[in-house]
Amino acid sequence: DKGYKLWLQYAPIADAVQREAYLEFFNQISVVGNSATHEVIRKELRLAFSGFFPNNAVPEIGDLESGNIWIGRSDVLPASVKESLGSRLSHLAGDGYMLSVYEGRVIISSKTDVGLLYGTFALLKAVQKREPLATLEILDNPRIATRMLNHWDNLNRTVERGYAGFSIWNWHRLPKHIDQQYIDYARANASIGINATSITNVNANALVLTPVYLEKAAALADAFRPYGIRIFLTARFNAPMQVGGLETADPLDPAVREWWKEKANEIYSFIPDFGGFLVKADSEGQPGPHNYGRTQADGANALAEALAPHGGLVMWRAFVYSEDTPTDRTKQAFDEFKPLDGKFNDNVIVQVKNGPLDFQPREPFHPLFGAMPETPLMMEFQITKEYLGQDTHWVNLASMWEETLQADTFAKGKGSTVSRVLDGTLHGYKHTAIAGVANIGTDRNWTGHPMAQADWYSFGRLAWNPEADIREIAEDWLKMTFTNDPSFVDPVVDVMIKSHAILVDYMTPLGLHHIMARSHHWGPGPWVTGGRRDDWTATYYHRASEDGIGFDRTEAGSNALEQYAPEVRDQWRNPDTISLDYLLWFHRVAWDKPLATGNTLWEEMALRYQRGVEGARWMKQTWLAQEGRIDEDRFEHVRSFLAIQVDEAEWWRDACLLYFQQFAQQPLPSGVEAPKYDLEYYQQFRRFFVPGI
Ligand code: BDP
Repeated sequence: DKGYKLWLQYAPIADAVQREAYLEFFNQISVVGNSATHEVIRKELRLAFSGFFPNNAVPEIGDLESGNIWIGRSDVLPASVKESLGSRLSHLAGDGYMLSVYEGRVIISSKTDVGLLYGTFALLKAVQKREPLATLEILDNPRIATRMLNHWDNLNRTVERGYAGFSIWNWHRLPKHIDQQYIDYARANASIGINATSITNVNANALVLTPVYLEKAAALADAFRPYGIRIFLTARFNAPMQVGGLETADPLDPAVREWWKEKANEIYSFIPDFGGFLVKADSEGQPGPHNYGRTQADGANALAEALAPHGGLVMWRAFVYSEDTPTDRTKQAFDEFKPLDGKFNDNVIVQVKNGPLDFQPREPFHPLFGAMPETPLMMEFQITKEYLGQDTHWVNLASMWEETLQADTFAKGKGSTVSRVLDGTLHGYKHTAIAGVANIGTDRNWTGHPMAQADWYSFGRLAWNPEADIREIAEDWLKMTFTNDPSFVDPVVDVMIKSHAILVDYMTPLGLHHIMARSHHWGPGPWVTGGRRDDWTATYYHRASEDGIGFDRTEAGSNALEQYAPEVRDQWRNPDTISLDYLLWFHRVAWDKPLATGNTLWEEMALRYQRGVEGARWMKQTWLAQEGRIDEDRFEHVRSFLAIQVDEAEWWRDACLLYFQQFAQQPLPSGVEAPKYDLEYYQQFRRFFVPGI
């Protein structure tokens, strides 16, 4: 299937003893209940059955009390089962589920129908991993309430920062045609607990709020509903003008507020369980409350007021930055939002990117986390790899996300991790949510790079439980997606776990950031300078000269460091003790400064670039050894992409080192390979031409 089935392969159970053991259970399944979600559960079980046992006829799924796999909500559990599971059942929360073995039968239960679906997927996962069912005991509650994908999909089906084909939403054929891919999308999401999706670009087109499109969005919402997935739309701030005919979009203007209310009523008439709006305002040309001298809270609240009677949410992005060239762009969101803490209506969540700049290969956590106790904050991760090699580089993003989720904000002393901000336990948030910018498109395998499916999968798992073990996630994904063969899984997990550190080494070691090519952000561009905004250039961020390199964000510089708690500041303020991973993010350092590793800054930089290249080669070698252990198609696909990745790792190393060497004025340390070409070559080099650039 070339990867279309994702991690829901349901491959035949080859071992006869195992097969018989599973059949004992699967030959008698009861699903108790008749909602659309119950129907979806039955369908999934049938599909899985025919995958696991291709030579057996799919049995009838009953609704009696007799199944060896028994699936039903906790309120309909047979009395005896209820009694025996009693205390455990009381721990079920939200759409959480339990799997338990009672008198030899697998019982899957939850308070909600969707929880039953999640439990069913957990059962199927256990079978995919060939785990024995007789000892299965799971009780799993989601830690974050809204777990969503953000699609940056345009109505013309292009995808902003999408590298896997066109948008999967075929607006032309909607609402009448529901493509099987929408259903498979919903299945995949439900299998990892994703329960919300915002289907349009944050650089929004107001047309999506008009009836023609609402009818189409409603058809998608109907298709997703049985899978527990709610739809959100991006709202363009000046929609009252663009599609409403008003003369202003001032959020304090009564006519504007009325317009949003009527619009909300209209949307709910199409989509009764509409999730709400995701808004990008006052950022990169998007209109916003600044246009009227209003605050972000004024803007968000106008929309929130309209959604409140229907129970909808506003996800208001903190990715706000002004048109004037600022002294340090990374400070702006904090400066603008922190004073507004507590000023947002209670159905507003502020959506904050993981770091203060923009989805770089490595960023320190965003200083707003921990700084807004009165305003629910949600995380925005980017699953699509805008700045991390795009479609052809294999980098397991879970490592990067884990670093952010586990970072300690010290907002309430030690242990105030970002994940505790998000799950609401730190500040007692009323709403909790997390979003990932989707990496999928019309490519046959959804994500372009076969290994990028893992990022979609890991995002869902971490959204459900931000403390989940990323090695276990990678292992689960590999087993379900490829094979349980440990001679494949073990080395490939190792590649996945190390891949992020490797990529950072060959792209942006030592805290370097935003040194990629202009605009499309693919490939190295440390020389990028000039143009409309300084803060869209590389030189603004690395500031390399003969004296040194790096962005001074201490008191002596932009003082962005001040936005963090004192304990965090102490960790980072001293260039001699800060983790080298963040050195040049916070400090400007002389080329010959000796570092803790015993190397000078220049040597360390060069050696890290080299280490990254060697890491990419190691990934490729490890992969080549997997030939024959998985299907030829996917093996070959990954192999050819790794060849590109190794080439591009060398390209990054050579281009960056040649460029920085002009300032460092020192030879490459021994062990670093000489660049193949000169700097001019790399500055001219294009692998392809992006129209308009
Ligand atoms: C940047 C992207 C741009 C997005 C923007 C955003 O380059 O395409 O529109 O983020 O998040 O990373 O709004």
